[in-house]
Amino acid sequence: MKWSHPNGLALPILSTLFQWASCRVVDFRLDLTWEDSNVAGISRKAIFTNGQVPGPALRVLQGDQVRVMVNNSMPFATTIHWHGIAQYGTPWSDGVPGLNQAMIEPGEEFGYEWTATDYGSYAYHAHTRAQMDDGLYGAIYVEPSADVERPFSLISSLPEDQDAMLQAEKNTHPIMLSDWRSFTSEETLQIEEDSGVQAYCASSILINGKGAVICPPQDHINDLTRSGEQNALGNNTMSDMGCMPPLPARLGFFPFNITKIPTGFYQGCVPTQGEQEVLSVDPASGYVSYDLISMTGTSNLVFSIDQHPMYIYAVDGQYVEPLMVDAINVYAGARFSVLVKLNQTVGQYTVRAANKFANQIINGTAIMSYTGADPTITNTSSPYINELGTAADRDRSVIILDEAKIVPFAADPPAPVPDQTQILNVNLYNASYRWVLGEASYPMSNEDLSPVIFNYSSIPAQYTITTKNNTWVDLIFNMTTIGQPQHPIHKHSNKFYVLGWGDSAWNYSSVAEAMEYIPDSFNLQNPQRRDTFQTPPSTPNKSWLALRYHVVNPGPFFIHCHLSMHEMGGLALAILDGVDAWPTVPDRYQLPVVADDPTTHQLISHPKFD
Ligand SMILES: *[C@@H]1O[C@H](CO)[C@@H](O)[C@H](O)[C@H]1NC(C)=O
Ligand SMILES: *[C@@H]1O[C@H](CO)[C@@H](O)[C@H](O)[C@H]1NC(C)=O
Ligand SMILES: *[C@@H]1O[C@H](CO)[C@@H](O)[C@H](O)[C@H]1NC(C)=O
Ligand SMILES: *[C@@H]1O[C@H](CO)[C@@H](O)[C@H](O)[C@H]1NC(C)=O
Ligand SMILES: *[C@@H]1O[C@H](CO)[C@@H](O)[C@H](O)[C@H]1NC(C)=O
Ligand SMILES: *[C@@H]1O[C@H](CO)[C@@H](O)[C@H](O)[C@H]1NC(C)=O
Ligand SMILES: *[C@@H]1O[C@H](CO)[C@@H](O)[C@H](O)[C@H]1NC(C)=O
Ligand SMILES: *[C@@H]1O[C@H](CO)[C@@H](O)[C@H](O)[C@H]1NC(C)=O
Ligand SMILES: *[C@@H]1O[C@H](CO)[C@@H](O)[C@H](O)[C@H]1NC(C)=O
Ligand SMILES: *[C@@H]1O[C@H](CO)[C@@H](O)[C@H](O)[C@H]1NC(C)=O
Ligand SMILES: *[C@@H]1O[C@H](CO)[C@@H](O)[C@H](O)[C@H]1NC(C)=O
Ligand SMILES: *[C@@H]1O[C@H](CO)[C@@H](O)[C@H](O)[C@H]1NC(C)=O
Ligand SMILES: [Cu+2]
Repeated sequence: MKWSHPNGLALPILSTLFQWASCRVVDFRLDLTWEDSNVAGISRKAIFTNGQVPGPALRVLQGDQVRVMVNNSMPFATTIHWHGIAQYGTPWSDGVPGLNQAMIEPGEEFGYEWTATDYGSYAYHAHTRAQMDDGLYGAIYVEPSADVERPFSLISSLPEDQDAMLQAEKNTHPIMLSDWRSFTSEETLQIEEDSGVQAYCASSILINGKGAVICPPQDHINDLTRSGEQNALGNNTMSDMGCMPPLPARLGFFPFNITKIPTGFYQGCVPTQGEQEVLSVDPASGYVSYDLISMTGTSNLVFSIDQHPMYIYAVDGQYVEPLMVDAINVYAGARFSVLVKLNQTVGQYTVRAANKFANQIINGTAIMSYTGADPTITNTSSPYINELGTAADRDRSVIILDEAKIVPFAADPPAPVPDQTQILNVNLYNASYRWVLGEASYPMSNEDLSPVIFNYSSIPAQYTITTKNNTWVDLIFNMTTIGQPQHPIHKHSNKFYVLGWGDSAWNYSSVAEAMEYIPDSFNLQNPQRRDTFQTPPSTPNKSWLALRYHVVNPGPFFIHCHLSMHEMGGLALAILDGVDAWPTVPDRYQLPVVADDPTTHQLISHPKFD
């Protein structure tokens, strides 16, 4: 999946090309179909976007007006979210059904339009039910304007190195990490409901949509089983899929019935001959740039390229002070842009993505192949990480990114004091696959609400946070029980500042009060700006995460855990931002009059461009 690949690119049509790059209008079409697929060598239905899984990468220039016409030829309704895109002034294009728009029904088209205000690495994905897990996702890259200062001089002071890095950035390639099941997302949701067991395992890890099902010998799985997992397992073992079997100790005290679980859900590994992604690199270019993007539904991957350290230069799209690391935890929804120096012997190097969650021992691999590498020479490259996503060799120091070290390249500190603090408890609710965020568990049926953007009273208050425009809001995530997985929290619209996190219960009324007791847990001077950040582990202690953001873009925006089954289980809230300055929805985005003619089932389309 490269920008330059003719089949991999949804060709933009430049409708209006002014002499100023910032006034371009760029049109894309995304045709969605539901077809038989063979992703990871598994036969099942998947969502194809312009005939491919994952969807094509979209590339635009900072400042472009982007218009995407989505054509839903699938037998079910859908919507698309533009992940990390701020949607300044266009909240009707954010893609959450029941919030920003009504569903795009089968046979309908819907035109999204937004301005590529911020540069960097983003993504798009389905935002209806768990359709993201069926393959509807793709990369977005917004090329920065020439006048945006790059951080490359902090990597090397040599002008020729800086030129090579700038060139690498211009040719940057997405590396999309994801996971794949043998069940469709609707089958998966149904299995959860029938059995009471949360879907926390996958069949394969994909790198740029490619992977295979590998069934390692049970002895190998047992050798890799961590002591914490073994404690939970007792006399059991991880399954042949490397998956933690459903055990009362792992499921809380909710009812479940294991006999309702079909084979292939957590056990019953069937190996496949899937494809392996090959990333070709030319050492003559000096550096290669990759945009690492995680669209996993359940796995929490650690990414690494054997024998090649990575300079992280942007995180969630925005430049940071470069950090050299050997491996990065690219959790669901996060993006890390890296420069890799191509200074090793001409050869083939293994690219690894290994799950670090205790739910499952699973990994995927790709190959980074130097131009001129002899494919018959099969000596293996030496890994930084093992199959658990931790250092491969205890005797060699391996640097795995410590996110506390991320410093934004351009200083832009938050307000010192918020106008509003929301403490959001996070816990299981009523079933092993249901979650509470704040006071309630956001039901899937909220997707069918009359869209909140037309009337913010159409959603019950317990599913919302309400803010006024131009105020500052603190969101504190309080993990009220131990043993929760880390939750990758993603906020729609503008980014938040990560003020701090800790491994204890949150016993305070505000950040200011907490700072009287644990000042070292906070950074208000130069905190990182993100749209996705994961809560700390809540084992052995409870944990918390504190975020702060500025309300600047009135409209309804979603905040949620980016693990599909946690989001479907209710770990989500609607933020009604700037209700005092709520926008008027343009005529072309007003709800269509549905021509309910049962003889033709024809629907009048949603917004189309002139
Ligand atoms: C929508 O997609 C379907 C299936 O790919 C195609 O037949 C149809 O022509 C598309 N509609 C438009 C308006 O392009
Ligand atoms: C594990 O197996 C041993 C030996 O069969 C038995 O004594 C022990 O009670 C078992 N433990 C659990 C937790 O079932
Ligand atoms: C579990 O499911 C099986 C198969 O559907 C059913 O026969 C059995 O009664 C269920 N057990 C309980 C405790 O509900
Ligand atoms: C290759 O570049 C990396 C990153 O700059 C550096 O750490 C490493 O020492 C270099 N290796 C060789 C063989 O030059
Ligand atoms: C996972 O890693 C191991 C060890 O490197 C490798 O043997 C195995 O093939 C990998 N799995 C996949 C799916 O690539
Ligand atoms: C293959 O082996 C040669 C000789 O030991 C070594 O120089 C080279 O780096 C190896 N290639 C890879 C891809 O590890
Ligand atoms: C709790 O779960 C049970 C099934 O386990 C279900 O019948 C009940 O409606 C649920 N309650 C709520 C409030 O969701
Ligand atoms: C907005 O929704 C509320 C709650 O459903 C309803 O009472 C009210 O009439 C709606 N307002 C408008 C203008 O439609
Ligand atoms: C945070 O969670 C703990 C339980 O772990 C609870 O005691 C505490 O009251 C919660 N904090 C707030 C402010 O609700
Ligand atoms: C938080 O409050 C709970 C309940 O009062 C207490 O058990 C716990 O020790 C407190 N934790 C911290 C970090 O103060
Ligand atoms: C758990 O919390 C206690 C009290 O805040 C702290 O002393 C201890 O270091 C924490 N343990 C871990 C493993 O973080
Ligand atoms: C909302 O507040 C921001 C920040 O002050 C401001 O730039 C924007 O114009 C305001 N929006 C409206 C609709 O008032
Ligand atoms: Cu979660």
